[in-house]
Order: sequence, then C-alpha cells, then structure tokens
Amino acid sequence: MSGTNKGNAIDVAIMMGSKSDLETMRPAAKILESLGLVVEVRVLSAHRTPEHAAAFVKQAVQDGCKAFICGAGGAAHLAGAVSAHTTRPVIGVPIAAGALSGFDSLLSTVMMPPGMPVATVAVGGAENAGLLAAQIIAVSDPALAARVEAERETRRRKVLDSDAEVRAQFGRGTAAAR
Ligand code: C2R
Repeated sequence: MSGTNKGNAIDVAIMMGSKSDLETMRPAAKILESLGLVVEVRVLSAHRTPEHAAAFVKQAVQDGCKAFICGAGGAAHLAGAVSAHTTRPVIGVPIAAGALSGFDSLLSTVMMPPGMPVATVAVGGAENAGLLAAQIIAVSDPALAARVEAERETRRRKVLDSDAEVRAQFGRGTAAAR
C-alpha cells in the first residue's frame, strides 16, 4: 500500500527490550499497519542481547527499513544503542516499568550525546512514535502523506463531533437555550 515497499522489505522496525513491553508498544504497530506500512516487531535488548540487537539493525537497514522505533523501560539504552548502528531515524518510547514509573526511561532515552539523536516521545507514547515514523517516511511518499493527512482529519472530526455533542448539553449550546 505504501507504494515504495517491495518484496520482503520492511518500512519500520519496532524493537522492545522485553516482552513485558509488548502491550505498551502495540499501538505503534497498529497505527503503522493502519497507514499501510510494513512493520517488523522484535524483542531485542541492548543489555541482554546486544549482538542480536546490533545484527538486526544492520539487516533491517539492508531490508530497506526507513525508521526504527525502540521501546524500553528502566535504564533504557535500547534506542541509543540502535542509533549507534544506523543513521536512519530512531524514535524512542520510554516505558513505565519499575520503581520510577518511566522517569528513569524517559531520561535515559532522551538525554543522548551530541551526534546521536533519538527522537523521544512521551512515556508510553507508542502511538505517537508510529505516527512520527509515518510522517518522516511520508516526506518522500505522497500516497502515504495523503493517508497521514486523512488520519489527522479523522481525529479533528472526532473532537468537533464531541464539541457539538457537549455544547448541546450545556448553557448557550442547549437546544432549549437557543
Ligand atoms: P523484564 O520485564 O524482562 O524484566 O524487563 C525492558 O524494556 C523492560 O521494560 C524490564 C525492563 O527492562 C527493560 N530493558 C531495557 C533494555 N533491555 C531490557 N531497558 C535495554 O536494552 O535498554
């Protein structure tokens, strides 16, 4: 559907440090697939499986991967480690796990040294990570850009519909007051 994808190529790699991160990361895969992008989802850890993580990044780049989304909790080094192996955009999703409820993973994902950027979304912000990856890819994919615009329009519509519904119940907006 993306128009640029061929054969076994993947558009976006979604990586997470543990299977315990899966439900937090699932919205990234869901929104990307709804936009017609091909994702590969992997459990790979910079701490526990560093060689496998590095090898996957290299293979994914060869397979045409255009962006990486990395979710990890606690001392979250996955996104930074992935960024060390590629110049493709890396988006980090800090995950709320353990005693500090995500503040630890937020700081360890976002505070990258100069030259090694990781675009960090909110704690648990996997859906925004997916949308951001799609927006990056859409810069050179007009068909995808149109789908991203349509998705944005759906959200806009939803808020306007909610507004109309709420206004109809209160004060100046009620049918009785009109
Ligand atoms: P377990 O639930 O497996 O004990 O993992 C995972 O992302 C998870 O949120 C607890 C947390 O450890 C995180 N983890 C990292 C990394 N690998 C695993 N932060 C990494 O490479 O940064």
